[in-house]
Amino acid sequence: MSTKSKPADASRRRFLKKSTVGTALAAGALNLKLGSSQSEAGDVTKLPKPAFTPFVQALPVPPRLRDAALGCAPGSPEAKLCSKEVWHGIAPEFDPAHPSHHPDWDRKPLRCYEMTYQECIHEWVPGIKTPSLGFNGLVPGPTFRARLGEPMVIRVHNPLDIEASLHHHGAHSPSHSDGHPCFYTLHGETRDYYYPNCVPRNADGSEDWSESPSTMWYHDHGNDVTAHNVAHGLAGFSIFTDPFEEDLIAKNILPAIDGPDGEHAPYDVPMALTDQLLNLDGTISWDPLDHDGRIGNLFCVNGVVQPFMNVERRKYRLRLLGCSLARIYELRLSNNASMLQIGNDSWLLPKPVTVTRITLPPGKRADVIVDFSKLPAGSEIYLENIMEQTDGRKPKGINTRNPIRLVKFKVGGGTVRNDITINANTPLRPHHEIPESEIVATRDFKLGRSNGAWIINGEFYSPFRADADPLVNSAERWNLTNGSGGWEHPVHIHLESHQITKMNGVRPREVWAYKSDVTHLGTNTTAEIQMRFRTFCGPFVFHCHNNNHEDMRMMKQFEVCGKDPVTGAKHPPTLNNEWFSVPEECAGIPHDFIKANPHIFS
Ligand SMILES: [Cu+2]
Repeated sequence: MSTKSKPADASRRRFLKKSTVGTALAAGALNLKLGSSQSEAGDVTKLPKPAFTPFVQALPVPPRLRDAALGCAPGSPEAKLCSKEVWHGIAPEFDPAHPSHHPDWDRKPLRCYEMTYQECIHEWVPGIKTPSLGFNGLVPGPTFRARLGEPMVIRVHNPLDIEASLHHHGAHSPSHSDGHPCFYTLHGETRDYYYPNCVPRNADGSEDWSESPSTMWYHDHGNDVTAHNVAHGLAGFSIFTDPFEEDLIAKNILPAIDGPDGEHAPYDVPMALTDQLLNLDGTISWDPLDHDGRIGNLFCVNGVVQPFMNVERRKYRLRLLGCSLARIYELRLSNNASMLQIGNDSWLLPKPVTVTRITLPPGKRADVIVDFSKLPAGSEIYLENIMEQTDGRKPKGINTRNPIRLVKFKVGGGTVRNDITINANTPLRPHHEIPESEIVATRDFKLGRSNGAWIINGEFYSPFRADADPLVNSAERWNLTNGSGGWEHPVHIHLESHQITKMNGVRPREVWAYKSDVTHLGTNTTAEIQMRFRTFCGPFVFHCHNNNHEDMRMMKQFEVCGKDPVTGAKHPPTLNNEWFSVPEECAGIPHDFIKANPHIFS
């Protein structure tokens, strides 16, 4: 029988009924009254929170995801679609016969990993055992670590009663493994996510190494349930290198990423910033009817509230990730020292930019060098947030009188040894602007609000509709306009980087003027961006990265269209109601649809 994602709908009803993972498990454990939900309370900063002493817990760094021996080989007959072991098979681009497959992808052996969506007990606050969700039971999940050009498969199991879709945020991935919100891995199912880990190719066939990413992340992206899943812990880092960045490390311009044990080295530190909200019984406060944007009152870094970090007198590379659902951070060091920002979102900048403040909306990353070498031993400084925000609408503004301290850095003694040599003039990565001559289309997207939910160009998101049909190997200009009054929207576009050329008619701030995968639209803001669409055809999405807005339909779908090999004509977008006309047991991957319309993924 055919279906329109029936299993997903059934699962959604169960999910809404439960609404908070494992509440029953923890309720009563602390013999306290249940906390009120966010929508009842208004200003969450005034809600009670568990008692704790800040800065007594060391900052944890997530472990690396280690190689795994998979039962059946990716792409083998046993692992094909709907096999018992791997329900959804693998991205069709894995097949060497597929038109998008490039021989380069087979030059290096395939790396294989395995990851499971798991319920876990996590201590966001020391001593408070909170039922949470973690990849392999960890919050944040284990870090992906890879080199460009070395393809990998991650076999993802979902034993949970949630609709899962793993998004590799910032990666250049095939449609099937990108984490499209409707390519589910449903309860009890497994999917092989195939990542070629390639850079796109230029028109002349050469590889565009300006596109190789450094600091990415991954998180669940299930349709309608992303906010719930991310709030409960389903996110992690993905850190890539290429020969350019490895050269910077070899020359001691940037610090090493890998320690001798293969885990993260001490001077390169990923930091995922989240604001958590707990009920007084220790469970996660989750309001399924909050579509404005979830704001918390516990400031966590790498999953723990207000940790400390011992640092040596030298420079550190901090990879800051805005992992909150709706909170927009304005970060500074408590001594107001300047930092060198070396990367924005997934990509290194052409050269460092000296900053004293960093704006970090949901989904964004800032890659910065902080210099502790001038500070005397025993100094204590903090990474602070000075943006006041009490609801999902938008921040109230900068408040320097009451900074929120996120991490305490405790500076050790000793002389400065073997410090990295980066300075404000160090070239990092070439950047090439997309020339005007490449732009073949301009599209306008206006973000707004309707009936308490979220629209783009007057429409709610539909997986059955292609809202844009860019041609593969072409470039377009998009005008993104925030037309929703007093709200802010960080817009994330999948597949490739985009270049912000103008914000309200002028060049954006320096750190946002190169490659981005999230463009933050403040109130009354129009961003002019340009973007290429390369390598992979098929459906991808762009959306507000306020995850509550995204789940309430502030998302659009673009289908990268191929060309007919004979006539050269562009294939029209083929998304329509056939999309889910597949056997019920295969819902989540439109296999028959691909077979009937092979060009959309070619
Ligand atoms: Cu939004």
